[in-house]
Amino acid sequence: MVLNTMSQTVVLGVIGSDAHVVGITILEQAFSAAGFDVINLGVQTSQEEFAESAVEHDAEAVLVSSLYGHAEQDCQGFHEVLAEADVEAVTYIGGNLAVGQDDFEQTRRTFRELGFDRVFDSETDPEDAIEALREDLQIKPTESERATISS
Ligand code: B12
Repeated sequence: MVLNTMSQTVVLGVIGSDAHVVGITILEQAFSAAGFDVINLGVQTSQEEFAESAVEHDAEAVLVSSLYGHAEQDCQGFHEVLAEADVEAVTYIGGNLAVGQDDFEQTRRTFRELGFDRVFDSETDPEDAIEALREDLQIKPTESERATISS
């Protein structure tokens, strides 16, 4: 079945005490331009706020951003909080996820073990995350979007 991106809601925010706002602003614009409904919770968002918003908006995806090096601590128990709230959304995390971030494959494993469906580093082009989400939600790009992507 081909799903319509218009009805797909993405909840986005920066977790914990992190106040880096530029990355999620860019992500918000990119996902909105790609046809998703984006709920941007902004910086310093708690685990509970992500869960409440995902329930309130019946979100298909929860996108967590973290830049300041404390992502692993901030995400402990996050998927348990989502599960308690009956959130079944796809979960992605991205940004500067570890201090130094010299071995990203280890970082990826750490966050996959914490329950995230996909883990992105700070070099990620938002279009790659959009493509991944379309794949995970089984959304096919439109004819004109295909032309743009291949150009
Ligand atoms: C600007 C900045 C600040 C500003 C933030 C202003 C603001 N309100 O946004 C100020 C000065 C306040 C600041 C403070 C701090 N900062 Co600062 N900051 C930066 C800096 C220079 C740029 C960040 C930025 O805006 N980048 C531009 C955007 C477009 O890129 P981005 O944020 O990486 O986001 C992209 C990708 O990461 C990705 N992405 C991000 N999230 C997600 C999520 C998903 C799901 C996906 C798919 C992709 C994705 O897509 C985004 C768009 O392309 C970086 C260094 C750097 N060059 O990255 C340090 C940096 C992030 N800061 C750092 C640190 C340590 C701090 C402080 C802890 C410093 C301190 N001791 O006080 C504090 C933390 C304060 C807090 N509570 O958050 C470190 C983090 C170290 C780490 N993780 O290992 C960095 C990397 C600097 C460094 N090299 O040490 N910072």
